[in-house]
Amino acid sequence: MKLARVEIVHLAIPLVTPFRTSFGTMTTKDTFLLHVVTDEAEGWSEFAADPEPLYCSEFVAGAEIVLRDFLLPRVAALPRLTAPALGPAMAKVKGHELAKAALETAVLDAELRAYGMSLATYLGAVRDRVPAGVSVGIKESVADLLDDVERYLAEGYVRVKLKIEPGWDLVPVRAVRERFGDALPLQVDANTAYTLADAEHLRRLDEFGLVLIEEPLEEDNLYGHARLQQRIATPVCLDESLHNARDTASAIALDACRVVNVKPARVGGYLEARRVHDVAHAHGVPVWCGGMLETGVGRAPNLALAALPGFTLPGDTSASARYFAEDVTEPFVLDADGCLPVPRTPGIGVAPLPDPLRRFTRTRRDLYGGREGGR
Ligand code: NPQ
Ligand code: MG
Repeated sequence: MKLARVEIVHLAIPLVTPFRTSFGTMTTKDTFLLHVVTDEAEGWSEFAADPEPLYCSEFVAGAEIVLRDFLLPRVAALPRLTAPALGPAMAKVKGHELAKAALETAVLDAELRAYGMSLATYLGAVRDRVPAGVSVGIKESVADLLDDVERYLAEGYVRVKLKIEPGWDLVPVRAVRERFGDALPLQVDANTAYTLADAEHLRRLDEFGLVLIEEPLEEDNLYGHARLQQRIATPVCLDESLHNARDTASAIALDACRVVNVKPARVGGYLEARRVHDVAHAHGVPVWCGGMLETGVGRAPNLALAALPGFTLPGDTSASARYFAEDVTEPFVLDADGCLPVPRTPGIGVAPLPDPLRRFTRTRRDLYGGREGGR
C-alpha cells in the first residue's frame, strides 16, 4: 500500500449521563477520528484520550501535533506501507502510545480491507460474541448508585465495575454487595487515587469478594503495587501502569498485578495489545479489555481483541447506549445473554455513518497529503 492522505476529524458527542471518576467528570466525548486513504483501501480509527491529560499524559491537541510533525513523516517515508512496519518506524519517538495506536489502527483497517480479512481473524479470535461489563461512575449518593446498577443489570450486563476514590469506597461497595448479592461479579477502579499509606484501608475491601481492584496507586509505582498486593487478598489489576508487553511481564514477575487490563491505545496499538495478552496468558494471568468511552469506531476493534482466548474476564466493552444516545457508527447492542457481537466483516468491521459523522464533526483537516497537505 501507498499512503495518499490522512485526515483528522474532530468530534464532540454528548454522553447520556456525566461520567465521574477519581480524575474528573466527563459530559462529552471530545476526540478525533483518523481517516487514512491509501492507493488500495481506506481505514478509520479513534484517538482514545481526552482534550485534557487527566487519565494519562496524552491529550487531543498534543496528539494532533505528534501525528502531523513526528509520526506521519516517518510512516510516509516507509517504502511499503503495512501495519507491522509502523511500530519500528515510530519507535524513535518516545511515548505517545495513544497517538501511535490511532495511526497503526487506521492503517491496519485499510490493509485488512484490502485483503478482505476481519481484524478478529487477523488477531486470532476464538469467539463470536464477548460478555459485556459496565463501568459505573462516582455518584452523588449511594441511592443514585444503586438505581444505576439496578438499571444496568436489568439491561443484561454480566459484571459491574465501580469507580472509587478516597471517601467513596467501602460504603458504596458494601451497599452494592448487600443489595445485589455475592454472586454478582463486582470489581473497583481507583484510577491512581490512593497511596501505599492507604494499604490498611484498602484491605477492608477484602471482605466483599471483589474480582479485582484496578490501578489503586500511582501510575509509575509498580513496586508500591507489589507491596500492596502482599497486604491485601483482592487481586490487584493494572491499567495506567502498563504501556507495553515488557512492562506487563515485569509487573507479573514482581507480583505487582494478578490481573491485566488491556487497552490497545495505552500500549500503542493492537499488535502490542496481542503481545500483552500473550505474555499474561502464558503466565496464567487473566486478561480483560478496558474501555475509553469509545464511539463505535473504537469499540469495534476492541471487541475483536476481546475475542482472543486469554480474555477470560468480561471487559468494559459496553453497548453504545451506555455512553451515547446516538453513535457515529451503527450502534452495538447487547444480546439476550449480555454479550456483544464480534465484528466479522473486513478490517475493524465498521465505518462512521455519513449523517451522524457530519452532525458530530467540529473540524476536519488533512494531516498528510490532500489539499492543506502535511509535509
Ligand atoms: C478506566 N475507563 O478503566 C477508564 C477510565 C476513563 C470505562 O472506566 C476520556 C478519555 C474519558 C479517557 C473516561 C472506564 C475517559 C477516559 C474514563 C478514561 O480507567
Ligand atoms: Mg481503569
